[in-house]
Amino acid sequence: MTVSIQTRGNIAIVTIDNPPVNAASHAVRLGLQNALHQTSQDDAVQAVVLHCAGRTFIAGADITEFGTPSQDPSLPDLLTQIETASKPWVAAIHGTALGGGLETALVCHYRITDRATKLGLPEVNLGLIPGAGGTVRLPRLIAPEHALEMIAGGKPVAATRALELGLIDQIAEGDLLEDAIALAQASGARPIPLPLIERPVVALSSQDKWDGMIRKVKAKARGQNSPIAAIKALENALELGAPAALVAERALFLELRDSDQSKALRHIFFAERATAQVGRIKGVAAAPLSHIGVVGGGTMGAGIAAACLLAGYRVTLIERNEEAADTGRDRVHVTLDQSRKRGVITLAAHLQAVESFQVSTSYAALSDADLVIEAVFEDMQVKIDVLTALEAEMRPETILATNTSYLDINEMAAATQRPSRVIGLHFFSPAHIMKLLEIVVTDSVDDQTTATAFAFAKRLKKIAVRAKVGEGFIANRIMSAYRREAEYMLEDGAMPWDIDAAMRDFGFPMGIFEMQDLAGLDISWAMRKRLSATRDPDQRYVDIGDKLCESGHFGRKTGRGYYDYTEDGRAHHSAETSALIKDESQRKGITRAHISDKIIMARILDRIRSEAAALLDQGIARCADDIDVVMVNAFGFPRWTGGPMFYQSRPG
Ligand code: 3H9
Repeated sequence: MTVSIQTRGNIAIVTIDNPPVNAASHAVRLGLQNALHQTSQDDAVQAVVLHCAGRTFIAGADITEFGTPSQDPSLPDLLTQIETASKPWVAAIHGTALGGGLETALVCHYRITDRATKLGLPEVNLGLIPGAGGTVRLPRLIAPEHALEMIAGGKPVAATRALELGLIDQIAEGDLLEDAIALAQASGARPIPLPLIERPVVALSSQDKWDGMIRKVKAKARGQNSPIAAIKALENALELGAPAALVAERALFLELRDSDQSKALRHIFFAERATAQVGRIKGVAAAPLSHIGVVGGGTMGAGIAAACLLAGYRVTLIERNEEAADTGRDRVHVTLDQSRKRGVITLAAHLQAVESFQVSTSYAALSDADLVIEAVFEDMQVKIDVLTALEAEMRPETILATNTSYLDINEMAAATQRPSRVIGLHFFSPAHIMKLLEIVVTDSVDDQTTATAFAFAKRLKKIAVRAKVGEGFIANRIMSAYRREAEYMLEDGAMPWDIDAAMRDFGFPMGIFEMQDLAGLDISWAMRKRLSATRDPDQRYVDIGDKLCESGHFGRKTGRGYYDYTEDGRAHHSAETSALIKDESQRKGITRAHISDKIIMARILDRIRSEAAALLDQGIARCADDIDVVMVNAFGFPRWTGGPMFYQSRPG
């Protein structure tokens, strides 16, 4: 039964059981409506406890129903009926109460959670706003400033914070359901609290603060409509009466639900959850992992070590000498400290991570490791030397992974005694924050190694995308292609700041030249030098990046790159870069001509499309959706477009 009722004395316990996340599907809404009817009619019932089976309270409306004809009862209607029930309803919330789930909890007369519960209105991330009264009821329960943060920001709050805000009434001390029943019993003796819809809105603490918050939300929206609609809905909630605000909320919700942006965001939501469904490893058991080795304590290696520690693994970091080992250890400790301060881990988990971490200068410390990830200098011979030296110290079944961004992992695997246990794990920097992980399968890798890599990614809470071996795999290959196109445009008539501005306008958080200045121009310079011997002499080659590097302009870290940087960190147009670019156009006999923002973006998108088509043809990328996921998560391709493939496949 999707919704069932049991009684305990004079308390009815209504249980929703709709795996995996108890979404408020049509069956759930119908079941709840019946339960409301039955419990209202039953004189023996004094109060109702609403809870969910499985891992979570209602995680929202059923997104798969969007785009299909709506079926009664609608969630808003059902919630109005619960809110005005003749008996008090207590929401017993565990896991996550999200979107329509939190809206359901808001119409219950009491809310109790367990300590690990999270509550939020993440609709904005799907291009929506709450559509079942959330924008109208929330500012009648908690301060509108906090309501704005939750609705326009979309981030859930922890139970302790929810209690401080007044969003919930109680955190269970013991068993959640038992405490909820006790709360329901106590509530029977009290008058039913006034429905939120009949209460006035909570007063703003300061108009100035509110105005400032609105400005920030608008600035951060960068072309996405839903945060702007969230502001509008909240303004309605504060200015109109509740009935009119509810009508306005519903109209805004429906308009957004049918918009291209929401369709695109829903596409990415499901695409991100489908990347791990790789046919070959279906049903293949992953090898258990507990001890992870990381070789190389630079930014990347230390970030990978921290990511593994944050996921609860035992980690050994290897460096070549004591001094480098100390630096690597410090880097990891700084990251763990920051994660503690940001509330990513509890104090106990922090202490556990520190205890599970060791640094060594000897590969022998990895003799019982289950997985070793090398993150040393990006050079084939250096990496082969590390992998072969490592395997001399390790058990034969230990998986060897390389974090290379570009190099041929087939060649690396072939140089070892265990080619079937060698795989690519390409992290993005900062490795403990960036969600994407490319899992690069070689020609010789076995299915268990691949399945283990996917299970490892899941434990790290990463989005794992399968790639095959090929220069730059998926992410860097596409990025290199549109970077090349952007460089052609420098010679053809644009300046770096023109291209960056067009990309920002399109919705990227930063343009390609700002990004390179931030990453350091020397890294791609080294790669270009490595490839120079094999480069097709007939291929157009832009020397501007090389010439900047030859003058020691490596980007932000040297104060100069495509841009000049002042001490306060601000970027300025560089007269020197500008002159260099014009000289290069002249040297090549190119007549510079203005390139509009529209053409800039058309050329970039076109280049992405052709490179993506090649990746699909060559089987390096599994499907177009994976490419969307990669581009959104690696390089900030605007999520609300659905990624480049979805964006370009839309009609019109
Ligand atoms: C809304 O509520 C609108 C209302 O305001 C107004 C209505 C009128 N529907 O993420 P996972 C599936 S909008 C359908 O891997 P986790 C998901 O596709 C909604 N399906 O698990 C996956 O399927 P599969 C507002 C959903 O433990 C499976 O569940 N709510 C929904 O890592 C497991 O998902 C949200 O935006 C859904 N709502 O994380 C919350 N949610 O196994 C969206 C999930 O076939 N959901 N599925 O691949 C989440 O954030 C996460 O799923 C959650 C669990 C945190 C709940």
